[in-house]
Amino acid sequence: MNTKALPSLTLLELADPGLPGLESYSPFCLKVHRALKYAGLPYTRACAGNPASHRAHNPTGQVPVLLVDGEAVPDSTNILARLTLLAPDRFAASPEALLWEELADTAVNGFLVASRWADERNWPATRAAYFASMPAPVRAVIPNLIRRKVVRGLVARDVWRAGPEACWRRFESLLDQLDARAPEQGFWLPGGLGVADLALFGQLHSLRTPLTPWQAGQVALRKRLSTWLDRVDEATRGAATPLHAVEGP
Ligand SMILES: N[C@@H](CCC(=O)N[C@@H](CS)C(=O)NCC(=O)O)C(=O)O
Repeated sequence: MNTKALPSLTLLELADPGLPGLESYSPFCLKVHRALKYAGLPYTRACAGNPASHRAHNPTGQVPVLLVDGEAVPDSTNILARLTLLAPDRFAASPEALLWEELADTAVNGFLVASRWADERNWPATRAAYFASMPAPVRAVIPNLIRRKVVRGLVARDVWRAGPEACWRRFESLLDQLDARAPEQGFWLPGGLGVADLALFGQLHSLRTPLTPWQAGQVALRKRLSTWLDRVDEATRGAATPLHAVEGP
């Protein structure tokens, strides 16, 4: 690779969770971290406690945003498309990849958000992990208000509307469908590792953290799916760690 041609890359994201092998609790930031590492592109990190802190670079107030030579590229789908242009030899191209990416970013993400914010079994761990740095008096109020808003969103997305039992039944059925399609060898689509792997990995690997033990157990029960996840993890951990972390914005 011609290092002179490499652009300067800065990933605007959330705080590092401090867990080995997990760069972010955000599945979309995790997806981008792993794409950058797999592409072998060096980058710096600008972490903030709240996605809206990066609003100057993304009017939706969401993360991730990648600064490419100072130009803001928001949204993980756009970012992966840009990385595919920057490192075309690294990512397998397939017309189906965007369908899988859409499934991961919408349907699978709905279950991930429900597992952390709506599932009573996991809410205490989620609250502790997300709001640890908040002063105690504020922490007694704000997380529950945010939780109510997130759960309203899950009802609107039709993830939580019929209640927990229906939600987790659908979740198990989706995992079964994915398990049946997971490749026994290699990556999700023919031709090698690509966008489908990175997008599905971002959401499904995020279900394997200590925040959501029941959901992690359900993923572990699907052996083909879990083995493929381990393969993507191994391939994308990358020797190339970020150049350095910077606090920001
Ligand atoms: N479509 C976006 C979704 C990004 C997203 O939902 N990010 C979350 C963090 S995991 C966020 O910023 N949430 C704050 C909000 O929606 O206000 C992408 O693919 O990047």
